[in-house]
Parts: sequence; C-alpha cells; structure tokens
Amino acid sequence: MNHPRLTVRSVRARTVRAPMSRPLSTSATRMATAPFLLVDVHTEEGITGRAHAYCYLEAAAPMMRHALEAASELIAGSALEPGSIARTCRDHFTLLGVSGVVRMALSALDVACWDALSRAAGLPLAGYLGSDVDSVPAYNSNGLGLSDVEPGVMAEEASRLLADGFDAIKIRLGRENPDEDLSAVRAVRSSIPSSSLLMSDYNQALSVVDALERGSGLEDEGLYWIEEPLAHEDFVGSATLVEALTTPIQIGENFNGSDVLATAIAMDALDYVMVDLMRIGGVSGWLRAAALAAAADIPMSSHLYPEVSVHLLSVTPTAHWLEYVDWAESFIVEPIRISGGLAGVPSGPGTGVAWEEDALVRYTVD
Ligand code: SMN
Ligand code: MG
Repeated sequence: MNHPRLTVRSVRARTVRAPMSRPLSTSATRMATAPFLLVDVHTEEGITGRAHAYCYLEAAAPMMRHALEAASELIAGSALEPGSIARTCRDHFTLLGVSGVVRMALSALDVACWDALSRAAGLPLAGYLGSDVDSVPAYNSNGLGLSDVEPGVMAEEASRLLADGFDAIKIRLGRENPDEDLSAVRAVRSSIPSSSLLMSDYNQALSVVDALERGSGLEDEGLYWIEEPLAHEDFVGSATLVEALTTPIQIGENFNGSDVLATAIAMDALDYVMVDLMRIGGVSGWLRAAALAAAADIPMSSHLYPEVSVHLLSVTPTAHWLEYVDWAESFIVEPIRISGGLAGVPSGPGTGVAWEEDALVRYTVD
C-alpha cells in the first residue's frame, strides 16, 4: 500500500477515567468506571492520529504509557509507516514479549498511525481500506451483567437496551448456581421479540466438564452464541465444546495477535471469532485476522472499541457483529450512530475519533 508521506514527531499518552452509564458485572470483574489510555501521534506535517485503548484495570494505563514512551523514542523522526513501526517496536520488545500491556500499547500506536494516514488521505479509515459499505449490524453490550437475577429487572434492562435502536443484546453468564443463569436467560429471552438475538458471555468462567453440562442445558434456550466458556487458551477444550454443542462457540477477544487465530482455526476450536483491536495488533493485525477468518469461512465479530471496529468490519469479508458499548462516549466528540440495529460507518476523515477537550479536563487522571 502506498501511504501518504508523514513523519512521526512524538507520541503522547494520557489516562482517562470515564464514567459508565451502566456499571457492568461479569464473572471476572465489576466495572463502575472505564479506564482508557488516549494516544496522540503527532506528525511533522501537522496531522494527528488518535487511539483510545480500554485498559480493563486503571493500573494498566501507566504501564502502557511507559511502553509507548519507549516506542516514541524509537520512532520519532521516522516515516509513519505501520509495518516498519511494528517491526522496530517488536524488535525492541522481543525479550520482554509482545503481549499483555505491551501488545495493547503497540496496538494503540498502530490504530493511531492508520488514523493519521487515512486523515492525510482525506478518507474515512473504511474508505482508505477500500470499503464502500455504510453500516454494519451491531448488538448492544452495555448491560445485562451478573449482578441482577430478579427476572423483572433483567427483562426491563433488556427492553431498555433494545430501545436504544438494536435487535441484538448480550447477557453475561457464569453465576455460581447454574439455575440462576438459566432463569436469567429465560427472563430475558421470553421478554424480547423472537426476532431479536441474545448473545451470551461466560468470561472464561467454566471447566470443560461444567461447560458441557451448562451448555447442553442451554441448547433450547435460544442463545445466538456462547462466548468464552473456558480459559481463553484452552483450544482443546473449546474444540470439544464445538463438537458437542449445537449453539455456536464464540472466542477471540483474548487472542494475542493473528497467529493465535490461525492456531484456533487449525484446532477447530471455534465456530465464530471476535477479535479485539488492542490484542490482535491494531488495524494491521485485524486485517491479517480478517484474511484468516475469510479463508476458513468463519464469521468475524469485534470486541469493544466500536468506534474503530465499525470501519474494519466494513472491510472484513466474513463480517458478523459489531459489539457496541458506549464507554468512550463521554470524551469523544462524535459517538457512533446506531439505528435499526445497524452502526453507521463514519464518513469523515480517519477513524472520526477526536477528543472532547472539556471532558478530558474532568476525566484525565494523569
Ligand atoms: C468484556 C469486555 C470488557 C470488559 C469485561 C468483559 C466482555 C465482552 O468479555 O465481551 O464484552
Ligand atoms: Mg466477552
């Protein structure tokens, strides 16, 4: 690809603690605020590329910032070319390993670089990558956490989530007592239209034996997919579930780089894949994953980061579902547009993400 010529001047990163409109409990954690690392790549030409990486734990943000400071020293003054920047950084971090917070930092850098390049070209990221699709199907992942079991409360939350313009929502599972999961699923499923989809997510809570038992017990409950029932690296176990259950198994948010997807495909460990931009290696890693998913004919969805994933799903041959969360909307200028179950692909230059500076004054932590 012939990119516009840009030269990296500096990389700046800051931590934001964003309020959440709906706190969320999963089998792994309870989240009441959303920590993000905001990355700005400044260029000599005056174009700025941006990325906002959700950090899971606020403590991860300074670690990622340190990794970015090291990267910034390495690439300042070089051509803004995602492939060569990735190689330079990978070489630097080889012995430490490009995973965890290092992977997330470098993925954010990659997203900011692609934002800068597509801005310089005057095209939306989607168009820069060759797409003319204007919307992709999206599900509302903002709620239905583990904290509620009361059927009326679950049903009410489900209808509020659909009322935001969606035909699909996701419920978190993995309560200690499987009967409570079952009644939560029944309360939600029976309260939403039969045409609406209900995804489910265990956040790695189960053993293979439990997943087989719980998964069989849910076969007739109208779940569209079962996400991450097992520890994320257990591909042997996951292949057993794919074989034994009719409900599709969805994994991928913890894949560290696209090679992991190649392994999962080779082991028949998944029916569907959902990649996380910050773990798959940014836009560059996403494009490699999309090619692998297409070759294996595996439907590919996104994990978090809807503002940029919407561009990338529009160029993904087996594009499936955008995971919509509103966690960044308190500090970005233009939230993603949702209507009729679809997320609009932004038409302005770059990813379309810009910071709401007044909000950053309130939410920046350091
Ligand atoms: C999730 C995402 C982010 C934080 C916790 C849990 C969840 C999802 O796995 O897929 O939305
Ligand atoms: Mg998940």
